[in-house]
Order: sequence, then C-alpha cells, then structure tokens
Amino acid sequence: MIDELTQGLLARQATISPKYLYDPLGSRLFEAICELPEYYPTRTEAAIFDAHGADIAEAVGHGATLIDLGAGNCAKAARLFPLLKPAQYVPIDISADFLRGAVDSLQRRFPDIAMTALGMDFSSSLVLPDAVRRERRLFFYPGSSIGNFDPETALSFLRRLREANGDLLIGVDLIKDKAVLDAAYDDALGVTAAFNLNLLNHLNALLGADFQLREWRHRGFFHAERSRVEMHLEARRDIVVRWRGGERRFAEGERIHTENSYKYSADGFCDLLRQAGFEPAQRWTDERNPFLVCHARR
Ligand code: AVI
Repeated sequence: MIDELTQGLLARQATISPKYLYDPLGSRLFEAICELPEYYPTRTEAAIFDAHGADIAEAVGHGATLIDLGAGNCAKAARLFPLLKPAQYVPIDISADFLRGAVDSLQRRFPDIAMTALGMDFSSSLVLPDAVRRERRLFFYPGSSIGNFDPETALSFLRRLREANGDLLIGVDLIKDKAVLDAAYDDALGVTAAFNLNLLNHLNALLGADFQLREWRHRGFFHAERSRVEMHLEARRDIVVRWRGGERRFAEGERIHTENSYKYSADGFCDLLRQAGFEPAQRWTDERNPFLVCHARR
C-alpha cells in the first residue's frame, strides 16, 4: 500500500486510487453525497428497484447467497431482502469497521438471514472463505461502482466474478447530459469537494504526509470523449508535500487524479458483460435519468 501510494504521488500525472477515498469519514461523506439533489444515481437506481422489484425477484429467485460488493452501510441490499429473501448475506467492503457496525444492526433486524461480513479489497482478490456457500451465488454490485474501473479492468473484474461461480445483479450509470453529470460530481453544497479533499487527510494518516487541505481545490467534470467523469485535486499555488520517505513539488494548477467514473450506453455495457462470459438476461432502466439495472447469468 505504501509503495502504491508513493508511486502514485511521484508519477508524472500524480494519481491515487479512488479506494483511498473511503476512510471512515470518507464513507460517511459518500453517504451524504447519495442524499444530494444533484447526485441522481442512488435515487434513480432505488426508483428502478421500487418500480421493478417483483420482476427482479422473479428473475433472481429466492434463497440466493447474496454477495454485496462494496456494501458500505448495507442499505441497498437490505431494501431488497423482503423481495429476494436471500439464504445468506455476504457484505464485502474495504472499510471494515464501518461495515461491521452496519451488519451488527442489520443482523438484529433480519435474524433469519445468515450474515458473514468481510472487510477486504475485493478489487484485488475475490477469494471467499469457506463460510460463503458456493451454491446460488448472486453478486450484487449496485451504484455504478463498476464505473470506477477503466473498461479493461472492469472486464477482467467481471470475468473474475463469473469464475467465482455467481450470477450478477448490477447497477450501471449511463451516458447523459454533461450539465447533469458536472453538477452530480461538483455539487453546490461542496460535499463532493469535501469527499475528494478528505483523501488528503487519509494520505496524511497513511503516509505521515503533510498535505494542507486549504491548499487544494476539488475538480469534478464529465469528459465526453473519454466517456467518464474525472475527479482531481488541484494545487491552489506552488506546494511542496513531504511524507515518510518522499517529497514532491506541485506547481500551481497541477493536479492529482483521484477518480474516474465511466458512463456507458446500455448496449455497450451488455456487450462488456457478454465479453466477460455473462448472458445479460434482463435489463431495467429509467428513461428520465438514464441508468441501467441488469441481471446477468453465468
Ligand atoms: C462509488 N462510486 C460509484 C461513486 C461514483 O459516482 O463514481 C463515487 C463518487 N464519486 C463522487 N461522487 C460519487
């Protein structure tokens, strides 16, 4: 981890993986983002689940081993429990402490569902412990988190899911108007800015770095040719940052690239699923605010 972060900071285009956005405060800030009027994906996806819940449950069936990738506060999966009636629930998240708190209270609400919480980085390894049943595995990957991988990495990740013996229920954000996307990733209240800047707090803690948050500004915008929203942190003036074992000079205006959020066409994403060996069996969308929920079989 230290090497990965140091290399990222020293690269010509400084880059830090978006997974470092999620320290405990970052996870809370992301929850707040999901409440923002500008950030439509969470609401749109929830509306699709509300409108088509019965169809989705019929497609997926009862009694699955529901493996929730990037579960966070587990709220999205919990809303589906009454419909999907899973036999086992396996929430996975890199932010292990945050996850355990959420699962403890969820287990009290749903005592009949066996729950196994896993604090791990599923993007680098998907080796699941024996406690996770191999039968009827359904990977649940909502919120367009797949968009945080570049398409090539998304493809190899989807292949790994398929090899891990699971069907897939996935939510993916679709290409839309630039103004809508720009506002969603640079909201008026500045919550996304706080989420992005908090990455520097996390780096200070992990590396013993001396980032001063006031010296940086948030940038978040849709890049249409790359079909992705990009988030960056931009130096407000010339800055030297030091950390255990390294230092770097950033000129005013220079940026650290912190996140990509790829936006797909529905057909383009279904092609990616097919390339990964999945059969996209059923899809549900919201026409007003394009977003795709897809059930894919292995
Ligand atoms: C978690 N992920 C799908 C979010 C997204 O939309 O790419 C993270 C996020 N970044 C800024 N706002 C939300």
